[in-house]
Amino acid sequence: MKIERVELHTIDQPLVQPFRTSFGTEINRPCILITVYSGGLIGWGECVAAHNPGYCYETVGTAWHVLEEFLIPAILGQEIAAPTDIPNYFKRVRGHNLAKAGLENSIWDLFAQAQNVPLSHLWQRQRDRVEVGVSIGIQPTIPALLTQVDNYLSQGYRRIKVKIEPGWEIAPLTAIRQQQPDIRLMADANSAFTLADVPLFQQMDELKLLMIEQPLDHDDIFEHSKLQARIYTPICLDESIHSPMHAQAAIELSACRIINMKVARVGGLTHALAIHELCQQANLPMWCGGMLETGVGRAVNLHLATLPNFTLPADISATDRYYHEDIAEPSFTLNAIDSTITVPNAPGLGVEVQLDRVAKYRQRHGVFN
Ligand code: OSB
Ligand code: MG
Repeated sequence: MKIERVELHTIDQPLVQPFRTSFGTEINRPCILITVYSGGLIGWGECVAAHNPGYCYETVGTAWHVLEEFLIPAILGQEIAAPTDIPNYFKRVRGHNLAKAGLENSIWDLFAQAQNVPLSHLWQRQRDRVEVGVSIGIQPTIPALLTQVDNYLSQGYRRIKVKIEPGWEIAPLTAIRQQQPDIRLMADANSAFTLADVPLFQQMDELKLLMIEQPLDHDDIFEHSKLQARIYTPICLDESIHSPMHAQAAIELSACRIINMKVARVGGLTHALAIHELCQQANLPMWCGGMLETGVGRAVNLHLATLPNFTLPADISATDRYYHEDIAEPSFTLNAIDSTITVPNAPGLGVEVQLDRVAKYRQRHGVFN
């Protein structure tokens, strides 16, 4: 398919409630929506870079720059034979995976639409509903946290993830455990701890957590292998895994027992599929992470999580957990009966972007052809 035109739209939407992690608080969530045009079809992608380089070094500003100056020129006017060729077009750009993923994924949407199939029919779709949980930000008090947990459990979510940081770990997790002895509970540190905290993690072993996500440095694999050898709770790596090579290193070093797959963090669906394959071979379970996406990115995540090795609940919650009004329809709702979200079935992503809403939240617009 020939890439005739690309548009970028930086939007900024207010979150239903502020999302606080060990790296900062998000009140509004920006993203860059990407539109690609080919042969009368329009593909959509979402670049999940945020305002601040807290989760990773990219921001909406760096992503726009890299897209405009390097990634869009690499594909504009090119005849693309298959979406899996895209990493090759981008190979002269080091890093900037969030920017790459947004653009690559929009081309996957184009190809799925051209074949008139849902995106997940381009790979081994194994299920029509994806088991999901909810990720709860750091709260001002333990009672406030317990209220949030009760609220999400009563909505039907059956796996609870809690953000932690030094000073907000054992006490909040213990409080939840006391009220909910049997729920699937896990913690995400977003790299807030060091190896000096081994005793703290050994204490956490008592809490029967499903896993601890990214306890140590954002670009570390080796020290996680040291921590994993000293605790029973499985470590799940998020921030540290940017490529199939990183996944391989983590597996060989026993740095984790689980991987959080974020398609943005690994630079797009082609690499995500490669990592899925590798983890499946190694018998390493995985699950689909989230980046507070709009309906565009959420649809991609749901399609991705239909792959067979996604065996743990995803961080893909219902639309109303994030936004009052999202830019795509239909919005996603939780199937409370089994804590799942249904995978869209229309061609491509299977959601319709509402251009009037994009215009309402848009801060910057660029057209490249
Ligand atoms: O570390 O998993 C993370 C959101 C933004 C940045 C990093 C993370 C998260 C989440 C939210 O935990 C997951 C979601 O519901 O989208
Ligand atoms: Mg995480």
